[in-house]
Amino acid sequence: MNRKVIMIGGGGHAKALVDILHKQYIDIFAISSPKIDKDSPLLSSIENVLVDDDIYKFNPDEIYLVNGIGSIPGNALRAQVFDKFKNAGYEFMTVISDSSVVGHNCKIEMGVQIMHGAIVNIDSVIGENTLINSGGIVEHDCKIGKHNHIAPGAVLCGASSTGEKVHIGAGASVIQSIEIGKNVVIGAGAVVTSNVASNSVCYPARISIKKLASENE
Ligand code: JB3
Repeated sequence: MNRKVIMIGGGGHAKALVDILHKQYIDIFAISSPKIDKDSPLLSSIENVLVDDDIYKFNPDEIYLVNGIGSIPGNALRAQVFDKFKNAGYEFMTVISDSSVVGHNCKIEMGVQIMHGAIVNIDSVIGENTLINSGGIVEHDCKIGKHNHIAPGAVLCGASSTGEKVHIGAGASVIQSIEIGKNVVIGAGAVVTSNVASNSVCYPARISIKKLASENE
């Protein structure tokens, strides 16, 4: 690789990305983060530590950025960091784990991250800066907007779509041909069987467990 790679963020998501890149023999030149997980040998072995403003010292054609800031509902930092540096002319690396599967004719936009064991099936489109986390499944003909997080183990069946800034929580299931608007949060474990309007939050019904009185009481 003729450009230096800079990881932005130094927590759990950053180290999961470094793991994927190391397996592909891609070296990380520097890490830019106010805090770095010192217990991670992978992160603490990165030689150069920067702050975000140092990134502007590099020409855009000298480096690739990797967005190592993860995504939890209500935290816009991942999208903000991406937009800030993209608008300044920098390119984000698209990271695709060797253990993932990307089907024929998929369009994978800049900065998409497809983590270990994830599947993106034939003819799907994944918008920029979207994270398909470990074991997530995006079935055939889906159109996933930018800045989405498909959390670990979440499944979107065929021909579903999402707008921008959608979070599909861990283990959630979206049946086929569902349209989800923008700025939507689907809670972990939810089962989505009808379209979801923009700016909605959908949490699954919770089972409450009540202890039965014992036979002797
Ligand atoms: O669920 C899974 C598999 N992954 C989650 C991921 C999607 O989101 C993970 O469990 C976490 O909940 C979350 O990962 P993330 O973002 O790595 O969270 P955390 O471990 O808290 O690390 C955040 C990192 O971002 C820390 O190193 C912060 O110092 C850093 N950070 C915060 N603000 C920043 C900034 N880094 C830069 N460069 N710039 C900032 O403004």
